[in-house]
Amino acid sequence: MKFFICLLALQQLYVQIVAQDFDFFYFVLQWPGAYCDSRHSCCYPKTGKPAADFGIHGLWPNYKTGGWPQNCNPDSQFDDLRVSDLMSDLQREWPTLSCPSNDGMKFWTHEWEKHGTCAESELDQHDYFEAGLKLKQKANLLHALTNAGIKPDDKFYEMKHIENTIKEVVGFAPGIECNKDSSHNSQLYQIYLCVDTSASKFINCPVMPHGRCDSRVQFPKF
Ligand code: U2P
Repeated sequence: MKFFICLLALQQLYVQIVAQDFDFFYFVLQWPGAYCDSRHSCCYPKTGKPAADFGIHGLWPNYKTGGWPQNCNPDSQFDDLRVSDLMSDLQREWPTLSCPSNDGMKFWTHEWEKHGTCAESELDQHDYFEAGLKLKQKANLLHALTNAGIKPDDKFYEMKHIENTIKEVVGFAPGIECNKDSSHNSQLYQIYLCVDTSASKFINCPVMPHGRCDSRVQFPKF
């Protein structure tokens, strides 16, 4: 009997320590020009117009079978004091574009509470946001694309060219999501990179997001 209780306790311990509550992250970057073109409006944050660069949308825990956990811990609320040292980086690299114009707290609160709380076994609130910032620096996507002649100049580019360029610099194929602007142009909107559960290394995507892109897409100005 004692043996079985011990076995049960060990099994519990295994579940708590080893078992993952998600399989990988999508690190999602958004092109502000496409966000602003495809909605009725976008609003610049109170800190001013963001740079013409990809902004972070989120770092989303996902399952390799598709689907994702969300809102995992209602007791873990976003606390700006925990990221005070990251605030200027968050304002620059993870800017909100939703209306009405605001200081970004709402966006970061949403991303933490919906997604970050599902990765708390791996990253606390500070490390979650810091990981996003580091991944953005590591990917340096706009630099890679412009070096390959793919610029935010309202011109159209081959999806294959965009995908291959990102694959060359990151090491793994990205997922790409497009939006339609008011003239029904397919626009480069979000880039998904897959990341390991410690949020430090890019990996091969176990499952790709649905992209809805034409074979040629517009890279709109911002
Ligand atoms: O795609 C529309 C919205 O669904 C949420 N989403 C999508 C894919 C995924 O893997 N995980 C996920 O959460 C996003 O919601 P948000 O974080 O913006 O609330 C995405 O915008």
